[in-house]
Amino acid sequence: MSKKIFSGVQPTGNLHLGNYLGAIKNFVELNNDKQNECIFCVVDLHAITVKQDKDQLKNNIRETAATFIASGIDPNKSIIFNQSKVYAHAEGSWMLSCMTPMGWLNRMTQFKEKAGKDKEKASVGLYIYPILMASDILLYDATHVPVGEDQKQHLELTRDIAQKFNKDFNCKDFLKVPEPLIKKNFSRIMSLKNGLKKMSKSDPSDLSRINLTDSEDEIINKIKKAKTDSLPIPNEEQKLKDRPEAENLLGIYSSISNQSLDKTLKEFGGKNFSDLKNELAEILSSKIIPISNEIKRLINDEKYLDKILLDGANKAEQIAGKKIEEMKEIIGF
Ligand code: AQP
Repeated sequence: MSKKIFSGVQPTGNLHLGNYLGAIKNFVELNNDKQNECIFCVVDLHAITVKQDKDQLKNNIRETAATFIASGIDPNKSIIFNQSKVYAHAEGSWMLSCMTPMGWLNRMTQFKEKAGKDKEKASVGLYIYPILMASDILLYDATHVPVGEDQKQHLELTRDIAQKFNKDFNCKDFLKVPEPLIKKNFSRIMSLKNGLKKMSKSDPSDLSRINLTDSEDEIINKIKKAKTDSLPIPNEEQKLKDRPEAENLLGIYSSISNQSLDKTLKEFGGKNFSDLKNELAEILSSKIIPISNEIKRLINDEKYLDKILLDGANKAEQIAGKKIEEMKEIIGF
């Protein structure tokens, strides 16, 4: 069955292994299925929910597009564009904000994590970010949204918002209720320094993540320094309970090798972490270095990247512009 795919990545720098295994690798597989219509968005409006440097943001937008292409998304098949070029996203977000109860947003755990202790100082944008995400998805009638496990709650909110809009305005099925596509096999990659914390672009420690632009030496060094525990590797999944760092490294190995955790445990059960780390560094290097080299090549070709983004924005505008006009009609504008 053909799927309409929409997903996005924030151009906030340091794209990492979590973004790749949780989302981008999945985007590539979906792009490669001829039946699918895919739209991959550099969600720059989301990026400004926290302060960004102007020049850095421009570079990061291009680098995110370069990462999509270097990872294997074909811009001739899938639409690649940056969100701020298509006005409908912000307009749709406002209309949806006006019918989304605050109570629904108050439940979002990512806001609580990102805003930290000082919620009063967090931007309103950070608080209403999930509504912008809903607008992104719903404007394209997306049937499926590939995301990492951490975005599951936001996607559930998108589904609720679509259903509420259809009910409030008596327009059954106008906004399509999308399905999340979350990889079953390790869709939440944790920090290499703390197995309880998500691998994240904004972690101040570069050793906490494998960046998609890292060199082979950096990958080897980071895996070597990754936190483990003092027990040997078990051969059963249950014995990974309360061993988050061990679980994370074994999960990363399983995910990058496209095999089940069970198979990885059979391979490494009883061995030392140094054995796992050697193999892991090797397979990560073989998968990440070609992407890293291609990102570095593409990033120097600003004209090419800008053209991809502009062409993509024109195509996206055709779809989202039409949907927003229909939305306005339904609301009564
Ligand atoms: N650690 C992760 N494991 C699995 N998937 C992840 N994703 C992000 N981190 C992990 C998935 O990557 C896609 C793009 O994410 P994003 O850039 O839009 O936003 P984010 O989730 O806020 O990413 P970061 O790295 O955590 O950034 P900062 O540090 O800026 O907050 C999404 O599908 C996400 O699920």
